[in-house]
Amino acid sequence: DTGLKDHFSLKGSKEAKVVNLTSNKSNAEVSFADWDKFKFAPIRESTVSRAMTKRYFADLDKYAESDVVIIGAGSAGLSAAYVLAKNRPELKIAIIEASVSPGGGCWLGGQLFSAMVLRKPADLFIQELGIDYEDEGDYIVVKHAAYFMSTLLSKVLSFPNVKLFNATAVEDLITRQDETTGELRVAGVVTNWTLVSLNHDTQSCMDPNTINASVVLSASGHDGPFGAGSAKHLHRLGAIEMGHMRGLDMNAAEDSIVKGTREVTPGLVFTGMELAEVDGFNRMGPTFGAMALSGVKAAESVLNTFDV
Ligand code: AHZ
Repeated sequence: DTGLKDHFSLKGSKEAKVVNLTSNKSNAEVSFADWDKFKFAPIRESTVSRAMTKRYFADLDKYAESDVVIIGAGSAGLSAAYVLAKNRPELKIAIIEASVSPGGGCWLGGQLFSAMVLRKPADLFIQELGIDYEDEGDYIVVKHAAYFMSTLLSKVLSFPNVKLFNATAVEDLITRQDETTGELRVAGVVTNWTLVSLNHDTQSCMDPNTINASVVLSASGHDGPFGAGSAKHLHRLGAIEMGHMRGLDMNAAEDSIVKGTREVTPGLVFTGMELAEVDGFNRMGPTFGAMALSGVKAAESVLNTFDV
């Protein structure tokens, strides 16, 4: 015990004891309990740079060949990541998120309201995550959507086989054409820093990076500045017709999204609201059970592509 924990419980001020910590490398003396003598262990700026960059570049190297690439760290993509990473620790799972902040549309319940509604049986997934909720019969309420998202995010990020590349946008898909059948197969994603993606019109060509994957799970949400990107790419390649998301109908929408979760093109599974653009499903607005359970089903669909 370094004594710092005393301050977390606000015991430090009363029980003013100075604890000396000898670090392995520097033999630095670090006092915690007396704020006047407080001092961090020493650092050089280049050490911080290297601590970040060597890990990031090692991750770029490691995940250049991934087992699963998940596009979008919203509620559907992260629910799938949780089930996959927990059950298949040997799989390398890269999550590509265009925004700096992962979580998608799941930091609020709806409009600017905090509470998040999930219809049963999505309560089982909330129990799996260990999140408290109020049981209202056919549905449950988590007191804040951010409580759900932060718990899910922290569990996903704690798995050693998951890497989140945020501030990174999927710009295109890697595709192969089967020489005999002519069938299209998705073999990975084409990425760029999001700030670069947003500036293609203002700068001369800035070529992207790539990640090969055994299977891509697209969870990029409904149409928007970045959303539904994989659906649009498949449409451009002539592989699918776009259904386009329809008006709001909670009952119809949530069942359709979970049922429709599947491998749409070989090597590419869709989950969450992006499916509404693929299949022409209704939107459901502020009820999140379908995102969680579509993610759970998507994890199964991803695993099925490996088993084939
Ligand atoms: O930033 C996006 C978001 O975090 C990210 N994303 C989109 N395009 C991307 C790209 N590369 C990398 N090209 C990209 N990341 O994908 C995430 C999608 O999260 P989301 O919460 O928007 O989608 P979801 O399907 O998980 O949940 C949707 C929940 C609903 S339902 C609904 C309605 O009925 O109106 N609206 C929302 C937001």
